[in-house]
Amino acid sequence: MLMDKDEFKAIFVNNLQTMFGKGIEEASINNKYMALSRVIRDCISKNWMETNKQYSETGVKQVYYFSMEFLLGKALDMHLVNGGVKEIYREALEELGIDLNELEKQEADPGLGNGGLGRLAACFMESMAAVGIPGHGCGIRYTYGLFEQKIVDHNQVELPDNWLQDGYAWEFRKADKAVEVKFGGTINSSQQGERWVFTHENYEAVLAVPYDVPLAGYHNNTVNTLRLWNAESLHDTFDLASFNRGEYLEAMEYRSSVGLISKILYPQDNFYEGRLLRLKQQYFFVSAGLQSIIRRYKKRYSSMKQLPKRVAVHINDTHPAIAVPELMRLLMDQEELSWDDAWKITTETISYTNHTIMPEALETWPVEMFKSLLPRMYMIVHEINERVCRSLWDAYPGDWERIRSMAVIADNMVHMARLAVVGSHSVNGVAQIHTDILKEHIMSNFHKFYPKKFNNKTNGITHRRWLLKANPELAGIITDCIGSGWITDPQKLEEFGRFDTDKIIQEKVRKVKHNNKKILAKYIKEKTGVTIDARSIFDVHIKRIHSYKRQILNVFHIMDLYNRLKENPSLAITPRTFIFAGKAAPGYYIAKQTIKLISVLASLINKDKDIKGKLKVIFLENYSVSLGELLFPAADVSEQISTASKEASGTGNMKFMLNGAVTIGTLDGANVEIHDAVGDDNIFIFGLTSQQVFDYYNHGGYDAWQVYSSDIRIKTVLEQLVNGFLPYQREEFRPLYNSLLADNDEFFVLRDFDAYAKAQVELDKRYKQKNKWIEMSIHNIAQAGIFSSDRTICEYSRDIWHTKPVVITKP
Ligand code: Z2T
Repeated sequence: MLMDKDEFKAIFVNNLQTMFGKGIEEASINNKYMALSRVIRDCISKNWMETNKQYSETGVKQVYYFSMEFLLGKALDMHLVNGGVKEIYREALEELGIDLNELEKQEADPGLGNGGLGRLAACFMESMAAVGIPGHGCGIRYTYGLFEQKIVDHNQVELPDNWLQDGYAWEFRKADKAVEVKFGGTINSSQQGERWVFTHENYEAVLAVPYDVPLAGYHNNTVNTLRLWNAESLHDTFDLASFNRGEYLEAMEYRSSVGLISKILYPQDNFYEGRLLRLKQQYFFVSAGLQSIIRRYKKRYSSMKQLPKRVAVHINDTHPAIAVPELMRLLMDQEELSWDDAWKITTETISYTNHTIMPEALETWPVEMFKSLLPRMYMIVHEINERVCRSLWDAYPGDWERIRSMAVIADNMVHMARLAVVGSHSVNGVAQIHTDILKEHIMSNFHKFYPKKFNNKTNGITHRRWLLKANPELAGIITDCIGSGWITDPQKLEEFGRFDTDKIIQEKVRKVKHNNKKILAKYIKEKTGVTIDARSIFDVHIKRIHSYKRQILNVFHIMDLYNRLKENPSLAITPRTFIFAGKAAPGYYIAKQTIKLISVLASLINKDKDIKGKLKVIFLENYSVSLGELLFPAADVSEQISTASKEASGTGNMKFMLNGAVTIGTLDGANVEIHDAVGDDNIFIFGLTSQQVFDYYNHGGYDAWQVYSSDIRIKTVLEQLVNGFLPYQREEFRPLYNSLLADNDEFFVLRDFDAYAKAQVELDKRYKQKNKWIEMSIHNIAQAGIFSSDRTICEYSRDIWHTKPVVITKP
């Protein structure tokens, strides 16, 4: 990075001139943002070339993380922090009369992901660069990321996210590295001597053009690569011929249909959408990515047998599971290896992470669709299935039921999770309880057959974005107390625990939290017009809207509190501000109703003078990485209340903890490990355990009506959904009401209500002991080190990828 203030100024001004032909006076804010980005981009690109050069020269093993989603968040500020130049540049710009914050607002927040899975991929990329692992991302350059959410008359409205409209400062188009991906057509097989040769005919070819985004480490010289593929039409002879034949319209139709492949991100989290275009997207980026990996490999090595020594391919859930047959195809059809050699290389190269046990998220493709779009893939998957079934038969002769439940092709469907398990050498869950459930329930047959493949890798978050960048004042206190070692060695945060009863540090931490709450209160005032009190408890529930995440349980508790306050306005509760944010998938009716209910309830409660401002409810629109950076530092309470067993890990829970919020949650996902880390006294755990949930499902023992009729609070709140209590059409929330009663409350909202309400009472009591609360807060921060993605990445490197960090030396 450029460390000299005057040199920086000169280059910045020069960039304005060469990029826009303008001086500081005439340049727009966006011009200035682009000129500043260019300064940083130029510095990074030197280290980037050097990193690539040293990777090639040393031949060190490379990791490729294949993911349909990368939820990156803004890059500029992160680069300034990572490069250690933020303060110098801020001053330099100030001297030029420019406010750095205003420039940062110009940057689009690339939302190329839905939620946890996509954000995890981004945290992993950041940690790999910081730790020095040669790890790169492979994904799709969606023209439109996740929709932008607006709330209009209490309804979610979706608007397109045109994040590329002003150009993206951090991407490098690499047209010379484009590859072809082929769809449809037929496969012709013929025998040439000993070998079978497969030729693809009458296919439709698409050009995959990579756009590379640099991923810079922290105060090191490592710059890894995120390669995002864009779908474009080919200017090949077929094209020209059709133009010559006057088939202009057909040729243009082909062009626009090709562009569709990388046009949009499917907006569902934890849900499988079985569309042909989605399968096209999957094969498109997987084939392009694998082709480019093999092309690079062949520049140095001649034998493919060493591939697993030089390359690891990791698949983020089953979305890229087509990598298994595609790598087989490349090794057999292109590199002329035998099946057995190709299979050994493929399984030793690929590893797979499972992210959910929700059955509606399981990917299965109809055989007919799969075969006609990807005929060669189908042939290979078919052969994989034959061989797997044969070996299962040997192990379990006659056990048809078991074999059918494990077959890659069964009931006329291709089962992608089964393909991923058989085609990889490692299968991991994302938190201990999730991995245990995979082994004991969801994948128990596979676990018995391949016991050594299964392992746990508890998720993590990058503490550099989520503490150092998002909460610089808290980061400053920590550094003052324990030094800056925690930034590259997050386990050191534990040393901050020594200050949990130190009155001076307690006061500093309290002040910073209060200040962050004031900043958020100001934002809320601007966005919603509602005034909130920074002295109230900020109780924050932010994540995708989903029945299993139980935003409704929180809502019911708020409604009950409101009812009690109406009855007794002098009820001695600490004033609370309940803050929600999150997107609902556009087609997910109950999730949209949930948003509407929160919004309607907010309009009722926020203007009610009877309750003396003791309760406020806020729904913030358009939850995104940027909004998260505002919310986590300002939270007192972290809501993690999913039905036990359903949330594979959760990562928001870790961001809250790292910023000193205290968790109220179920024993689900990584909450279990957060509980282990902080101990009983520093978290509020309630509700059914996953074992109890499984027992209910297996024995049909739960009866929502029984809870309804025996608890007057629940009965009252439920009736208020449909009796005209809410200022909205009376029948509007009937479907929600029915999901909880007529449909017997699949996610145990009513069953867990009492335990949740009690935990909230305990929490309120504890908050009243001001010093106890801060002590708890500091203790949470100090125990958050293990939830850094640096730790997670080191475990993946050690146990799955078998890679080691490398030090990139200055050129
Ligand atoms: C997703 O965000 C998650 C799981 C999915 O399964 C799909 C999506 Cl888009 C296919 C989430 C989990 O729900 C969450 O518990 C976990 O923390 C996160 O992935 C990262 O592992």
